[in-house]
Amino acid sequence: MLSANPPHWILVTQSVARASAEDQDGRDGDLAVAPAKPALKRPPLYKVVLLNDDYTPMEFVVEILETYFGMGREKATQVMLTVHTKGKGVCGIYPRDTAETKATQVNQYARDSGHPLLCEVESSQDDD
Ligand code: TYC
Repeated sequence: MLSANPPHWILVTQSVARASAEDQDGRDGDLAVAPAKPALKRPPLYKVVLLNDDYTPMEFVVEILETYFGMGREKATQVMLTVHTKGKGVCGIYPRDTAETKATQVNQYARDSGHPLLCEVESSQDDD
């Protein structure tokens, strides 16, 4: 069965040759356009990571992981403890806009709640 491509996939056109708007002799150039072959590419992915600190309550971090990253309590507790013991941990991997939005929302909610919790975005290309 055919399924739609994910909405964040990137439409790429290949081999488009285009004359410059003005030729060397100053005349307006004709536009030469080679047939473009459309292709879909997966977007680059980014990790959303939580950093450890000494003050944010463990229960608050678990709530964040459940609310913003769709984890169940057990998984959220596991990830929170990884961050607590190792210094940082991955909450999820997303296209850039989604990753940036989640990190911003988490940092805003933490600040509004009076906690210093820090959430950051890291490239996920070749170090996983
Ligand atoms: N280290 C914190 C504490 O002992 C808990 C904590 C876990 C804080 C993960 C931030 O990203 C974090 N209360």
